[in-house]
Amino acid sequence: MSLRHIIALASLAAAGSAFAQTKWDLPAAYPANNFHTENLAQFAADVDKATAGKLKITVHANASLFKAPEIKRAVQGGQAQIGEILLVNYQNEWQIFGADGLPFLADSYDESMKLYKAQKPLLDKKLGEQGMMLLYAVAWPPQGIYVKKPIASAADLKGVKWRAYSPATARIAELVGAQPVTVQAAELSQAMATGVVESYMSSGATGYDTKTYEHIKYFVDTQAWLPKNAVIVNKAAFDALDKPTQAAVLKAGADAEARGWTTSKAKNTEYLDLLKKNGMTISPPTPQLKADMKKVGDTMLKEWLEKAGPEGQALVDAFRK
Ligand code: PCA
Repeated sequence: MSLRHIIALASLAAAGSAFAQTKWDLPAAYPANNFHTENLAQFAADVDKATAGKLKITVHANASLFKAPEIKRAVQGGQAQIGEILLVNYQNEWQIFGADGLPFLADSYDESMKLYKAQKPLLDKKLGEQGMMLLYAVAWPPQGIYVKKPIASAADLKGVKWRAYSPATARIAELVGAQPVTVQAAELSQAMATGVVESYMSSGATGYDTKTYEHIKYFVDTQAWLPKNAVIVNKAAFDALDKPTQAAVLKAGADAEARGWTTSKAKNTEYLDLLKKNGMTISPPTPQLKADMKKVGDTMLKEWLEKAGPEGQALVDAFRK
């Protein structure tokens, strides 16, 4: 055996012993067949492939590892190395997290992407200060109103038991005179079955995921806002990866972001068709309801700007320019 062979063998052995598999847990709050979760599964598979199995990411769907509002803290504390959060859930911590939950500020995919671009440097900075990084974010389909009876105006929502998933969706209830109760998606089916929830705002995706059509027959397609899920990473866990693995995570994340937005848009129509097939009536808002909800949005933007201060104003200005 030549010296060259010996060196080659020795370095192979070293590489072999250095092959350490890293395992990451990825808590997510939505069911396995939700498009965000399917995207996460594809992301994990891409990372697995690109790293030849060096980094294994396990997706824990449907809030099975942590409840939706606990995921951010779990990633920050390192109990999970990576996780998917609904940004608007954290509005009370920092108003900027709630920018994509303001009714009619950004109410189409194009506007939503524009808002994301304006929001992203702020999100990067905040999460960075908290020992995390933003890997990618994807918008939910536009939010409409699930309701038991046809409604002509916001006044028709007075007194209804209204499911909120965020501070902003609870505030909408207050402004229209409904009774808010906060229920995360994983518990929504049960809350409808037991009568705790009669109405709520969300996407066609969540209406379909939770079989809302078994309890509620009307969906008013207000297209009021598109909240985003964000995949966040614990920075220390990321820094502990070798460079090629870090690059694989970033690449798979960028691919997941692009794929996610395309899927969200395409599936929005599919979800609404599925709701129809399952007996729901889908209609645009009446002009009165549209005007009422727009007024709610104006009030909420004003309140938000007061709380968010100059940072919030700068974000809105950057988005609108
Ligand atoms: N579905 C999630 C958040 C936004 C959406 O479309 C939910 O209703 O909990």
